[in-house]
Amino acid sequence: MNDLGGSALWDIGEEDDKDDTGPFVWMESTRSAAALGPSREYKLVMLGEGGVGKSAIIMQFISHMFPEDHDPTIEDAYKTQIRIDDEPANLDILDTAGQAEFTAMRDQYMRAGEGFIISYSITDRRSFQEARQFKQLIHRVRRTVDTPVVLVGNKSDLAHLRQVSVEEGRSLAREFQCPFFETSAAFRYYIDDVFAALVRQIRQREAEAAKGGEKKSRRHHSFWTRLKSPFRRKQRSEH
Ligand SMILES: Nc1nc2c(ncn2[C@@H]2O[C@H](COP(=O)(O)OP(=O)(O)OP(=O)(O)O)[C@@H](O)[C@H]2O)c(=O)[nH]1
Ligand SMILES: [Mg+2]
Repeated sequence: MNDLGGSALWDIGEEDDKDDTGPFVWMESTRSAAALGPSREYKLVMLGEGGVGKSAIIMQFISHMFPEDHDPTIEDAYKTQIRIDDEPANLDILDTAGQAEFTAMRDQYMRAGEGFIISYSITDRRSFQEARQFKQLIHRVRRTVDTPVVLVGNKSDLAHLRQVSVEEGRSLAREFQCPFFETSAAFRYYIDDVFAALVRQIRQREAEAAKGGEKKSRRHHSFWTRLKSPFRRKQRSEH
């Protein structure tokens, strides 16, 4: 059960029809699934080292609350509905554990997620170095470099404790070929932008995949047209 009073909604496993008695569940926060309507669901996963502010970012995003204390997460999931570029989106957000002892289910959610937020704290260089490890882990588990990702440098309000420059963050995002934001969960800076950017990444890839499919079927069509044309000519010449 998460802080927003969630109840088990669905689990992620290899099969879609598994019941929800498994150890790993996505939870529902504020609304019932029925109230969310039929719009597209996006499974988003929040990754990052312990204490960088993963839970704080999600809580600010969903309920405009900032948790002052660090309560290490095991696994929590939240569900919310927003509009992005005038299209509704149901978000299932999985808040993961930063601490290694809680990460047994990592491969499962790495496979099930559609988009990933890789977060670090600008006040903690080690968490920045870990960001690259998370990217490699996604790559290894999903066996593709083309996974929607957003890179986030959190705690931008703590400028006096900064250990990672904005330029270093930008440069890593260029390497990942993904959007980048410096956020402050404490002040709610750029929090909405992170989630919107991630959904846009997923939509963009889907649009590209649909276009690719269209092209393929057009190619397929012209192949058959070419094959058929000599028959047509032959048939006509017989008359
Ligand atoms: N000043 C400041 N503090 C923050 C910010 N985000 C989170 N914190 C604080 O950092 C601590 C850790 O935040 P959490 O959100 O619990 O971190 P987490 O990444 O979820 O940690 P794990 O669940 O252990 O992996 C808490 O005390 C938060 O209040 C921020 O943007 N600015
Ligand atoms: Mg947490």
